[in-house]
Amino acid sequence: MAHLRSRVALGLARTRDLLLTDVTDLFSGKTALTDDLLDELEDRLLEADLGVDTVMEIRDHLQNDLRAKKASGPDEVIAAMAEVIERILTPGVPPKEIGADLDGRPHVVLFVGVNGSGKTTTIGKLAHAYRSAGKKVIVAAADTYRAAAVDQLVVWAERAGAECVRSHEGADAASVAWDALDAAIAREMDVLLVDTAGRLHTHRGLMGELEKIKRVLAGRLEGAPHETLLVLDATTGQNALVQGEEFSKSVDVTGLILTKLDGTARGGVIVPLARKLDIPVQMVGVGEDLESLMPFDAHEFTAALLKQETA
Ligand SMILES: Nc1nc2c(ncn2[C@@H]2O[C@H](COP(=O)(O)OP(=O)(O)OP(=O)(O)O)[C@@H](O)[C@H]2O)c(=O)[nH]1
Ligand SMILES: [Mg+2]
Repeated sequence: MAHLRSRVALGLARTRDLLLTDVTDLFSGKTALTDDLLDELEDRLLEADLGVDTVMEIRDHLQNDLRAKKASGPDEVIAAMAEVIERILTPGVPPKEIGADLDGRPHVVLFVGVNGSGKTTTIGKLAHAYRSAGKKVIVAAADTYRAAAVDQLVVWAERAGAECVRSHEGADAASVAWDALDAAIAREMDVLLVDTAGRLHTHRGLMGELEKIKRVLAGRLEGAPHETLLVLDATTGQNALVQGEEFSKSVDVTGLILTKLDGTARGGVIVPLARKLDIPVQMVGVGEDLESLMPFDAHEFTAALLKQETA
C-alpha cells in the first residue's frame, strides 16, 4: 500500500501544491479567523475547482467549529478541509479491489467518454491490473472510426498480456463487441474490456451507437455489460463535471475514472464530481505507464491531496 499511496501522492502534487500553498500563505501567523480571511480562502478554493457547494461547506465548518475553539493555524484549517472533503468523497458502497469478486464470466466492462479522455490507455492499465491478479483478459477494439485507434489498443493489449478482438476500420462497433464477447465466452476469459470511440453527449447518433453496443452485449450474455465506466480527463476541470452530468443522463454509467491527475492542478474537480453525481469514482489515472491506474480510496486520496499522515 505504501507504493500505491506514494504514486497517488506524486500524481496529485500539482493540485496539492495549489491547495496547500494558498492555505499556508493565508493562515500562517494568524490568530483569528476573520471574515476577510474566510472570503479570501473561499476565492482560492474555488480556483482549485472544488466547487461552490463544497467551498461553502468548508467555510461553514471553519466558521462554526474552529472559530468557537478560537483556533486558526494552517494545520487546523487543512484538517477541517480534509474532514469535509473525505466525507464527500466517501461513496455509500466502497469500490471493489481490482480483480476481486467479478460478476459474470466473462465480466464485461464498457468504456465511454469524450475524445482523448484516456479510455484506451486506461483499458491497457486495467488489463495489466487484472492480469497481475491472475485473470484472463480480452479487449475489444470497438472504436472502429480510426485505424490508429485499433492499433493503439493492440499495442496496449500486448503490453498487458491480454488478447484482442479487432475488425476493419469502419466496421460496425456493436458487431465487434458481439464478436469479442463470443470469443471471450469460447476462450473462457475472466474479463472483457470494450473500448469505444470518443464522443460528445450531444451527438445523438454516436450515443445511439453506445446503446446498441449495450443491447448487443446483453443479448449475448445476460447482465452484460456488468460495468459501464465513464472516463473523464481531470485537466479539463469543470468541463469534466459537465461531461459527467451529461453522459450519465444518456447512458447508465456505473462508475467514474478520473485520468491525468498527474498533469494538472485541477484534481480538486473530483470533489464536485463525487458530490453531484451519485456514481462512485472507481479508479484514478496518475500517469501514462501500465502501473499508474489506482483503485480509488476516499481516505487515501484525501490524505494524498492534503498530505496528511494516514492512520
Ligand atoms: N499524464 C497522463 N496522461 C494520460 C493519462 N491517461 C491517459 N493519458 C494520455 O492521454 C492521451 C489520450 O489518451 P487515450 O487513451 O488515447 O484517450 P481516448 O479516450 O482513448 O481517446 P479517443 O480514442 O480519441 O477518444 C494519451 O496521450 C495518453 O497517454 C494519465 O492518467 N496521465
Ligand atoms: Mg481511444
